[in-house]
Amino acid sequence: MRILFLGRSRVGKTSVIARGLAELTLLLGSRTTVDDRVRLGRVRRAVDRGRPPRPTRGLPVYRTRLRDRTWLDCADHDGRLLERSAADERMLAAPSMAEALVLTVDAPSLTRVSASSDVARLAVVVRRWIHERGPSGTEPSRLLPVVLAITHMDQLDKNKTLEEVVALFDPLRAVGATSSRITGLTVSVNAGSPSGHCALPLLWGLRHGIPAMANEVTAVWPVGPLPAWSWGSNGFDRKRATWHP
Ligand SMILES: Nc1nc2c(ncn2[C@@H]2O[C@H](COP(=O)(O)OP(=O)(O)O)[C@@H](O)[C@H]2O)c(=O)[nH]1
Ligand SMILES: [Mg+2]
Repeated sequence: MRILFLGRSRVGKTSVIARGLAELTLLLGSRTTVDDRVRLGRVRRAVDRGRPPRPTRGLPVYRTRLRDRTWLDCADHDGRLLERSAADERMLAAPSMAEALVLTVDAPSLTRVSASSDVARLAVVVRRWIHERGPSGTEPSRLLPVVLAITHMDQLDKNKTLEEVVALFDPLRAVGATSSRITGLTVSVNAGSPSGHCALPLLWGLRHGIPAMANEVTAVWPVGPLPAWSWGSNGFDRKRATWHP
């Protein structure tokens, strides 16, 4: 399956993919292809030294083979392609190839005045993606996984909470309430920290995108009920959205 990480430049997409796939290797015994492992290793080493990785160019895809011999593709992109005022053709096409979306957003940016237009931009992509997948009921057994991955929580004003900054996404979550096809998760991830839980967006995608993986994922993600909120209906529960293995 293919998981598309969507977000502006420097929000942490590439580092979350690099750290997330490394965590997935430990959790599920997956194996990233050699070239991609080398590229992602470079990203992780830069982040470990407190340096930003090289900016992403184009729309690279990182391939990982799961134990059952299926593939997990993580699609990354140059954040500037999303920021352009005129839609980029490649960015328009990217979601149609994805079975799961990870909306990657840095928390401090959600407190800026420009935040609502950034959120609206992501919402357009998600709505179009749901629309392309067809009306509910066409593939009843398959829920579309969407993760709101919030980065840079460590740099957020201490008076602000995760609940407050993700409130801008409420209209998008309401879309989920009217579509029985989406299953959403909000998590904070931090690629710069060993306990940053960067595998969670990937596990969420695998659990819902590959039904045969559900048990294996649940086995390595041993919280009682999965920290899920049905998109728009259960509301957001901070405690359950953070992972305490
Ligand atoms: N402080 C902090 N830095 C982060 C976090 N997540 C990512 N970063 C850093 O953000 C920078 C930009 O990351 P990058 O992966 O290149 O962003 P991209 O442009 O979205 O791919 C890197 O230096 C990362 O180490 C986080 O949660 N907290
Ligand atoms: Mg990048």
